[in-house]
Amino acid sequence: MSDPLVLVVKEGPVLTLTLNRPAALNSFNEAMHRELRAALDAAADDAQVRCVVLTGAGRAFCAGQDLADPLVAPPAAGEAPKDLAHVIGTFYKPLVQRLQTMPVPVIAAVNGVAAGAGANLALCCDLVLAARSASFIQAFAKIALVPDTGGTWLLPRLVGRARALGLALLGDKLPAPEAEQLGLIWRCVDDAALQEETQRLAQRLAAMPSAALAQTRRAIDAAQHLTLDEALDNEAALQSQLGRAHDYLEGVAAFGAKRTPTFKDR
Ligand code: T3D
Repeated sequence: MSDPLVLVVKEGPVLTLTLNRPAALNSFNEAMHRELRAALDAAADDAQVRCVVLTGAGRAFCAGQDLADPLVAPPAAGEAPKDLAHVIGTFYKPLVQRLQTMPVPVIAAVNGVAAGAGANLALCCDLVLAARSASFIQAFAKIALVPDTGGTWLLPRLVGRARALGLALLGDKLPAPEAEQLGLIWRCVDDAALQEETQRLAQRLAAMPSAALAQTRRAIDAAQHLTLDEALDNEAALQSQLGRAHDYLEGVAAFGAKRTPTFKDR
């Protein structure tokens, strides 16, 4: 049997998914797309999972689309070119939507280079921790494409239009420390500390109120399109909903009793 293309390890409430095509820098072929999607769906449905970590095997996080995969490979003589909208619509768009609707936080632990769709996959996650030697490359222009996997939406929101255009048009390698300085990612840590720091962060998030965290992500993303009045109304609607839930009552009770809360809503 062939090796899994996504390694799945569950340690208590933390599920770690490792992209596992190291010889091709964990670039996406069709099979890896399907395995990642199935693993994320299973995590979303598993009430015991309270935080997901996404990382890569070997020296890379993910080099984006496998450019040699038959899904996208250039046509043989006489064949019509592939319509890349098919691969975007079938795989990348649902992947981004899956991440944006996960009921629990997702951490990208960027262990090495993250290029093309691999860079934007990381940026779609809720928190990005990167090894100091890792890097981010908007590689699309080099192969005459536009940033995808949410890049055109994410980049200007994360770093502003000027820097988004600089990254996307030039496609230069952005080292993780600079990515942290620009606000593209949450934090960069020493290479040797990445795994431990990721697990510490994951365990911390897993002990927090998952439902409130998922709604926080939604509210912050939604607010990009709302007026202040609309955002205030959205906040009120969410507090109305969350304020009736177990986790709020537990959080307030634990605060009053000076004890650690036990959250369970998801
Ligand atoms: O087209 C569509 O399907 C639409 C969707 C697009 C989404 C996208 O992601 S488009 C962008 C695709 N990705 C890229 O263009 C990045 C291509 N890779 C690179 O630029 C470089 O590999 C890196 C900068 C990421 C790393 O460079 P380096 O020097 O550290 O490693 P390397 O020697 O280039 O790569 C090592 C191996 O991985 C090599 O194979 P080999 O020669 O050892 O057998 C290389 O071919 C392979 N590899 C790296 N990236 C890909 C890949 N193989 C297939 N597809 C890749 N994307």
